[in-house]
Amino acid sequence: MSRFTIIVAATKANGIGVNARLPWRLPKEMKYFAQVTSAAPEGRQNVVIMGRNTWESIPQKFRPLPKRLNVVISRNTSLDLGTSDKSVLLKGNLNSALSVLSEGQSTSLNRGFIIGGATLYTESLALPLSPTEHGVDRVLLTRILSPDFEECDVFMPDFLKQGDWTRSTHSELQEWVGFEVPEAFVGESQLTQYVQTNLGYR
Ligand code: FOL
Repeated sequence: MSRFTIIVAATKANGIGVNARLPWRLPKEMKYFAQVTSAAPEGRQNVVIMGRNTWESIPQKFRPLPKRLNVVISRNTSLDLGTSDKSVLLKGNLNSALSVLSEGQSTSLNRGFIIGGATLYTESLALPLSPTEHGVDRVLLTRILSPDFEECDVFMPDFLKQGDWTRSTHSELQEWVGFEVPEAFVGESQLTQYVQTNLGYR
């Protein structure tokens, strides 16, 4: 039995993607994602679990995501992921993907993150939190408050309406991730202005 953390960046309408990719290019937010999902004690690695579409949405030069065990879910278990890297595993369903962490936890694996997309967020949020089964007990949500990214075609489920989530304080968030995180961040360029707020729920 393992507990997983969802990590997601979403607009106020829960938009997470458009045209099979992220709606924005927010380098600092992306660095935060990389830092949170990579942070592990010496000699151990985190697991990042993703659906096939999310795998394909990651630029080829960034995948597999380095310093993390990448687990890709597809019903097509003979899918060609285009890599022979040992840090990528292909699994046929959510439960076998989630089992990777408990199988390796005693030795080299640390935390498990579910990194999307919408199908996987929905499926994993629907798992009951039972002491004997895999489940999600934490959501690291970055709210993208800019109106510039409202044109989304993929949405994460409105998890706050479904479960019994409580918002953690910002210092609890920082304690859990293990480093300082700007609470709200305003980014500016000639074209866009956005506000990013990091929220933790458990
Ligand atoms: N959660 C949050 N908070 N932000 C995100 O952008 C995000 N993205 C996904 C899932 N959860 C998220 C899925 N999409 C990369 C690209 C797309 C992606 C996830 C990761 C990626 O290329 N990551 C590199 C960062 C490279 C860089 O620093 O620019 C990595 O090493 O993690």
